[in-house]
Amino acid sequence: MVQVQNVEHRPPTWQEQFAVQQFDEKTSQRFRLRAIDGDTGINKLIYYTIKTDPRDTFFSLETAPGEHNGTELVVDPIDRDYLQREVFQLSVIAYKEADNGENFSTETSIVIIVNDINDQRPVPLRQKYTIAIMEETAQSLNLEDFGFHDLDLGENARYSVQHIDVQPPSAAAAFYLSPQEGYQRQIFYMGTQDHARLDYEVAEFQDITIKVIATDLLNPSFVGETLLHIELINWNDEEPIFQQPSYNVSFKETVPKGFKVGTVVADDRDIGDKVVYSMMGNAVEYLSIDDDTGDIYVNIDNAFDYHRQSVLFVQVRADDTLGEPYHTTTAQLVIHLEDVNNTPPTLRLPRESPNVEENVPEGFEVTRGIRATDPDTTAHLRFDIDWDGSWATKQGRPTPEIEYRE
Ligand SMILES: [Ca+2]
Ligand SMILES: [Ca+2]
Ligand SMILES: [Ca+2]
Ligand SMILES: [Ca+2]
Repeated sequence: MVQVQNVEHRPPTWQEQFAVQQFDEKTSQRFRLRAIDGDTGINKLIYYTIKTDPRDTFFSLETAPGEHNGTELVVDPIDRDYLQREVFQLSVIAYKEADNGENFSTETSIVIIVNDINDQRPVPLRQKYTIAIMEETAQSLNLEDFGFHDLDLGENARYSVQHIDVQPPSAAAAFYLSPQEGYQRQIFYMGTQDHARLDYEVAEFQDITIKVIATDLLNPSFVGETLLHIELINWNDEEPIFQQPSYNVSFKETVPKGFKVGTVVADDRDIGDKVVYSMMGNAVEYLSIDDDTGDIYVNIDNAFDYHRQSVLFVQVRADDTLGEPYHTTTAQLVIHLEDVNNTPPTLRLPRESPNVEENVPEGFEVTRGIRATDPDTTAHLRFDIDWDGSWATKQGRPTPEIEYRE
């Protein structure tokens, strides 16, 4: 009788196996695999080992010792969002050790696919952003890393964005935000759309806070928020404006040097700006203006003469000083002079001395040719005879005063 030794020469063969498994991220899974001895009738114990990418620490095998019912591929929860991977490859090797010490093995390749679940909210890239911008100037804001990141995949990673005022009210309307939807890691742009609202001269606008909110499109309770602090920078954007376009003053033509004519005032809304006043034209020859207060004074005696010019027009100017661009504005000062009775009347006598007959009756008209004029509009002329400077002659000889004086 010949004993025939059955020489082991076949690798194990798979009885339970799979090529692909697909399941949700962050779930635990177990999958059974089983191989049997390829050599008929021997039925050696089969051992299992796993080959994975060294990073993929969530795959392992659990094999009950001494049993023939295979092994379990154990998958710990896989965080697809953290890994940003959804496809994993590994292989499981079944082997046995022959009596002669030789190893016989068989390998099966497995692909694991994890499905994303929508469990991430859009997270701002920074908790807050701070920027200083010029007031009332059209611009796009140069914000670094301004955006959100939803670590999910596909539709789970889509979100809408909006911006609302924190302070002051209506500040958000001064800005646009683009685009209005984001996907995964998305950078957004903000710019001014109504820059006239961004007025440093309105105190509450000097420091603006806007909240930017991102909302998961499939789960509105997944919200991310960030704050934008926008500080306005003051510049010389306001013009000085005279309180009146025209100032009217009236005073006597005889006012002396130092007389205060009046005050002109221009307001400039720029915070920190200062207006300086000056006069244009030849008014500077007889008027001076305090560049700080706008007070106007007469700077010489006998500056005016009602009869030469009764109404004077003076251009007054205000300049702002905050910085470029500088602004200039003008107003008119109208001076109405009041006439003063300061000019003597002019008397015109007849060219020839009048003659009268002797013994004319009382009330006889001697002459009509006496005329007097006075340029002063306020003058009331009165005529008197200057007896001391008067005389009469009769036949070439002086007549005694008694004969003609009243
Ligand atoms: Ca999400
Ligand atoms: Ca997810
Ligand atoms: Ca100004
Ligand atoms: Ca300003």
